[in-house]
Amino acid sequence: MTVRHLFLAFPLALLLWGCTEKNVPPAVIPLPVQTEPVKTGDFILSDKTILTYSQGNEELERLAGHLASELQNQTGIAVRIAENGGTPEKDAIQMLISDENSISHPEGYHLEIDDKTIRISASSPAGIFYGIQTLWQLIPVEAFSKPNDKARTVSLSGIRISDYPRYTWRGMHLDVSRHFFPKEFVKKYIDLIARYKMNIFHWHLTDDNGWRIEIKKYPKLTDIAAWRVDRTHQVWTEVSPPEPGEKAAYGGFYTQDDIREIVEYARQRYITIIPEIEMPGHTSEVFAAYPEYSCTGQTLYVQPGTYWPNTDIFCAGKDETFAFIEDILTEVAAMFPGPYIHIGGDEADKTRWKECKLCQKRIKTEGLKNEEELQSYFIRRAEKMLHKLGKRLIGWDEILEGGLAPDATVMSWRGFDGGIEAARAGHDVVMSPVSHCYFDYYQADPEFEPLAIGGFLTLKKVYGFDPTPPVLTADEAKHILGGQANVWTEYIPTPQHAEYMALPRMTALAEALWSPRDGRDFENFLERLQPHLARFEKEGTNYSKGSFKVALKPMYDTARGEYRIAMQTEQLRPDVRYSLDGALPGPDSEKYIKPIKISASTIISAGIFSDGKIMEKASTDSILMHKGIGSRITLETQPNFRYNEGGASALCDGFRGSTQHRQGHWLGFYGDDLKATIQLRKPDKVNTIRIGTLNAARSWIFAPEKVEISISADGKQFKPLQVQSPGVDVLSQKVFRVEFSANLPDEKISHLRVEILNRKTCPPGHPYAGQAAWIFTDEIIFE
Ligand code: TNX
Repeated sequence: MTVRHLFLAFPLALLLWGCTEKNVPPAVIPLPVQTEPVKTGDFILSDKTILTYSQGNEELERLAGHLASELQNQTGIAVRIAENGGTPEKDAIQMLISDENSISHPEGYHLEIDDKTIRISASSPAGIFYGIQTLWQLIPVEAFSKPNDKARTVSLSGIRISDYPRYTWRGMHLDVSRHFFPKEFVKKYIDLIARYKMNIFHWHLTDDNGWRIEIKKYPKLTDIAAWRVDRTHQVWTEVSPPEPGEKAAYGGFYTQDDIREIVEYARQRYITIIPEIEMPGHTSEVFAAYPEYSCTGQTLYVQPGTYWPNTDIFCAGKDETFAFIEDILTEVAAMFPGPYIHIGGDEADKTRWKECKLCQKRIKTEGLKNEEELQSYFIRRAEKMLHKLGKRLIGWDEILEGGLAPDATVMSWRGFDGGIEAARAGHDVVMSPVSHCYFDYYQADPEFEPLAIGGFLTLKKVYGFDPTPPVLTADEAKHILGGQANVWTEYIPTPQHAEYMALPRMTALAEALWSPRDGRDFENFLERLQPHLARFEKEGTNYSKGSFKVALKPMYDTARGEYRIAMQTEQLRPDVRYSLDGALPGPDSEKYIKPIKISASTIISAGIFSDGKIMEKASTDSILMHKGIGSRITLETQPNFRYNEGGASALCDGFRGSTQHRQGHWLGFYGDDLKATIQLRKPDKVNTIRIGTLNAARSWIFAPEKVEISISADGKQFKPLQVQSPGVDVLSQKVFRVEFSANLPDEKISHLRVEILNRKTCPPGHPYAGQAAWIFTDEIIFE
């Protein structure tokens, strides 16, 4: 069967296994392309098993050795390795590179288990490696325990698997600048990536909070720029600057030997490392060591927390900057054998370039239009250097601004659009949109999760990731190399925490990137996921149980005029119990079957129960019934992507936000006003309008400057109302909700227009006075 036939035959695979509750397909993640049972009886893996590999193949020899020693360590079974002289007829695991292999895909493999042999065949060692990963996953999790002296056996059901990936770029990223992660953890992370058949590790090595890679020519990068003062006891956006004389002792870096060791470790697992060296922005740490390459020449300290906006960036006017960068890239290129070097390119604030004489001169002499084009000039120069070093350039989607470098590959993070634009222009693309790939975002209700950067990205949402937008033609779609999830670590200080953020979402991503689009099914995935979670427990790998929480989702049935609350979970057949009286639910509380109708204000609380116990803390929220619920809302400006969980309808959904601004009920607008038109379900009399906003000065969120409300009885003529504004100490260190209100005349209205005016910048007296400010709104209440 050719690859193409396999593809056509794919939907058969699930049918053959008949995915009933009892008879689920084997717990392999990512789901293989084709799987069918073989009915010869089980293979018994034991100390009698012989492991053979294609004669003379050193890669396979290494893989065999690795498999044997891991089997010994993890299950206690000692198999014997033999080179493939006369292939044994039984009790054998055979690994062979075969030319007539029907899977021509270089990463594909066949795995066949019957009562006599386990056969893994592929056209390349990478394929064999993936076959081995699948074999590991077929070993029941109970077999993973410390070896004991008694010989053990494991029995494996007969199976035939044919498999190959959908995408060639299956990546995971790790930011080691915001917090440094030791070499041992980087290896563990690589192991996890490999276990799920991913093949790219994007190593974010430099950023404002620390330079992490030894560069021999510039030793101060690691003597100075790798270290900062420790502020781990403070919230990232609220850290205090270094005290005079305070030692910068928090951080670390990888020596060139460390790097080579990790590169080799990754190579042995068929993982290519993409090193990222940021430019022109996210480089303020460099100026702690080499201030001469910035526009101002000022010596900075390495930021112990947030650095926003990124004003101190490389000076594009000085040729010395480019010489410095070329020296660095030359050393980096020599350490990493992979084809790409990532040059960042994101979020470079152009303030300094606008003020810098040399940058302005460069704009003139190069005939550039503006600072965006200067950024593009910068990136093109970096690309030329990389080409000279035999490497290709990849960068974040900002490299599109001002014109893309000729051969650049784009990593699309602010959404899919940058990737679409690049693919249409004939450039290769890796999709990594915040909507599906930001593993620094919350995976469950922020009120009960460890503090994270914001956002909301559940396991299910990740599972639904499709890197190829349907708007692309077949030819354009060929430029989508695949996808990648990013683990930015501002809020992730330890390895255990990084595991928690990455897992189990990484398993869902792996399936989205490997398995055929049409055969994927979230419920089936969850079923297969269970033994993986058990294995994480056994090996002491941390993971999030966020998907065991109940999400309370408001919905409005316009046809019936009914407001309901759905209780969603990501578990299979969960036993959800709830209460509506303010008490916590117990195992005998009302069982949730379908969305419940709510007709009065109430407190709702729900949890998942198993064996009479609640699995994770109950989710509790209070609902405020009012006449605006279910209205049609049009927003003129959209909320910032980080704080837009419920979209416009969150403004009239019965839920108010808490003082936790990352909680989903808040919509956030960065530097923008909120302008909304609200059409009531039917014209009605309303006594009062109340509008909820937030003041959290430490997070740059301020009660608005002003709120304007006007009403209409026909949607055309609006008349303004008198709005009562409470007096607010916007600089207060406390976080509090602020309500604006207006009384209405005794007449029916059909529409309301609201303008919530942002202060635009942090007010005088604030440590970031003059920087863009946020407004947050949770609910527009009609009483
Ligand atoms: C944006 S994604 C960044 C990072 C932050 C991340 C936090 C990107 C190219 N830049 O510097 O760490 O958001 O989610």
